[in-house]
Formats: sequence, structure tokens, C-alpha cells
Amino acid sequence: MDYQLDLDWNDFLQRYWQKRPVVLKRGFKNFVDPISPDELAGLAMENEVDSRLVSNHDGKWNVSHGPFESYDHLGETGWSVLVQAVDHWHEPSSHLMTPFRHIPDWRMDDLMISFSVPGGGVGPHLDQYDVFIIQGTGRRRWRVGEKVAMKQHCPHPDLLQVEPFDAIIDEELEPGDIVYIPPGFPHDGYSLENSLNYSVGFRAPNAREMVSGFADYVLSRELGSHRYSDPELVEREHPAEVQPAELDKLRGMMLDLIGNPTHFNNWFGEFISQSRHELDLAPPEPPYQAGEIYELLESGETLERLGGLRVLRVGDTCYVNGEAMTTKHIGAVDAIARHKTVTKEMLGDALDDPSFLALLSALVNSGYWYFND
Ligand code: AKG
Repeated sequence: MDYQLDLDWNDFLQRYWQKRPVVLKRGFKNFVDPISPDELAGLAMENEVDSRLVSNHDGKWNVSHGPFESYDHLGETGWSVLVQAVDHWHEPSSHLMTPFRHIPDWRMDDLMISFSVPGGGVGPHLDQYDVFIIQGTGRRRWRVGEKVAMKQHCPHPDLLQVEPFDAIIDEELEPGDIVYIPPGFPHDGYSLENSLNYSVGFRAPNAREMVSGFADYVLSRELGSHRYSDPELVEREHPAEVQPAELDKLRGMMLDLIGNPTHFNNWFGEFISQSRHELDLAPPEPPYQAGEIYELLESGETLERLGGLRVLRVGDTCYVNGEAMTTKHIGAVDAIARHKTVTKEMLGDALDDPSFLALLSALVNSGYWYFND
């Protein structure tokens, strides 16, 4: 399904992105759910899939984690099942991410889908990330509060909520409506009917994750072996003091590593192209020969990208799931990064180069791209 989002993106980015929450009424016209509640419930029964069940009865909150064996014990009110990274596991659902590619791919995270019965929800809470919550089937009341310092508490060890808040948005969403919520704005969805919600979530690294990720990169490549030295040392009055000039020199040693654009760009490409959720990898059996891939593309077949696979370009290098694609055919790998469906026209002359074809074969035989048959 080709989802068309009716939105003036320039206006949205200027007025709302990371600034203010907003309801985009009828963002998707004639919205068709890409998944049914039964299919979602089925996914939450799979081992590899990250899911939770949140219930609330008479003010008592409960959370359990999938995989679930049965839903028979659940009543008709007061619960929600939430499944993370459905774009990785359910191809039709992954199409819901495409209209949001006006925000750069590297900022995108995953598609979380929830099914709620009347009274179901996870309660008032806030997130560190931007999210577009799309209303699928059913009606749900969404309230969003002002971004102010709020006390958080855990009514259950696995559930972080905030105190009740005054709403700046209080609307009943209908199928195709979207509420956009920037980080830090408390929100609460209360289901009025059996309903499906699709959360297109974003990610943003913090400095702690980056320093730790960069340290791993430095260790794995054995960078930074150069040691502090001080041939200019002169006698000093205070033996226990580390002098400001020495601190500057030490800091400089660390900054030199991060300041090296080759290392920084390469590290960031590897770091940010890794998915935070498992991929549904199914390498083809038997693997393709390079010649078969050539023939299939020549005959008009297309290569489809695996749902949730992160393919990003930093400078002239493209990164796939944490690895650089090393090739001189920048235009071809750029097309692979830009388009979710790859045709032979997009690859151009690169297809005639055996080294590029070998690279492409390795990607297909890893299960990262596949031919639709
Ligand atoms: C979120 O994605 O931040 C939500 O609050 C969605 C929760 C839900 O669908 O119940």
C-alpha cells in the first residue's frame, strides 16, 4: 500500500518539529490498516519479537512481556498489547514509515503498533523521542500536556508514568488522524473502542552513547596508541598539581581522535546504521551466484530492502547495518541508500563491474535485500 500523507512538510518542520505537539487531522485520507489485530497478536507470540501487555483494572496497573501464549484470560476492557519494531517483521506495515522520510532516515527508529480495547492504554507518560502516533481502526482519546518539569513514578516496576496533567491537546482521533509529539511532552491515549495505533518513532543519540560507541571504535581499531610525553618538563614548585597546560595537552590528545574527520565519519556511519531491534534476516538458500543477480536485474526484477534495515550515507560512503560498503561506484550505492526498491537502471554501469556485483551479491546473500517473487 502506498500511504500518502497530506502535509506541508516545510510548514510542519518550521512550526512543530521538536517544538510543539500538533494533531494532523485526516493526515492519511481513507486510511487502511496494514495489519489486523489478530496478526499483531500473532506477532506478539513470536520469540524474536519485542512485545508487552499493559493492563489497568480499578487503578491497578500490570505489565507482562511477550512472547505470549494466549490472550484468553483478558477481558473486554482495560488492556493494550504493544509490539515494537513491527516494520522489521511485517512488510505491509513497514510502508507506513515511508511518508515520514521527510525527516532524515538516520533520525528514524521503528514502528511500534498497539492494539487496545476500550479503556486500554499505557497511562500518562513522556518520551525522550519524537513520535507520530497514527490512529488506525477505532477511536481513541489522546491528551497531550505542556512540557514542564514533571515527577515520574512507577505504578508497576516496568511502567514509568507522570502525574495527571492539564491538556493542551484533547481530541478523539479517528482513522487516519495523526498526533505528533516532540520529546518531553506528557501524553496519554485512552481507547474508546477496540483500536490500533501506529507510533512512528525517532531516535537521537546522547553524548554518553556517542562517547561509549566512539571508545569501542577506538579500541577495535587500536587507535590512539600515541602516549603523552613531556620532554619540555621543567622543575615545579608543587609536585601534586596537574597543571592547566598539561590538562590542555591531555584533552587535546582525546579531541584529536574525535576531531579526525575520517575516524569520526566512519565511526558515526557504523554506529548510526545499526538497528536497535533485531532484523528478520532470512539469507537465501542456496545463495545466489553473482551472474544470477545480474540476470534477474537485467530481466526487470527489482531488489527490495529488508524492513528495518538501516542504509545511510556519510560523505561518499554508504553504511549498511553497521558496515561500510566499500566501492568506487558511489552513484550506485547512493541509489541503494536513497531508494527502498532498487532497479537495474539505478545501478547503471556499476552492474558490469564484477567487484560491485560481488558486493551486491554479498548483501543479497546476507538477506539484506531480496527479490520479490
Ligand atoms: C507512544 O508511542 O509514545 C505512545 O504513547 C503510544 C502508546 C500506545 O499506542 O498505547
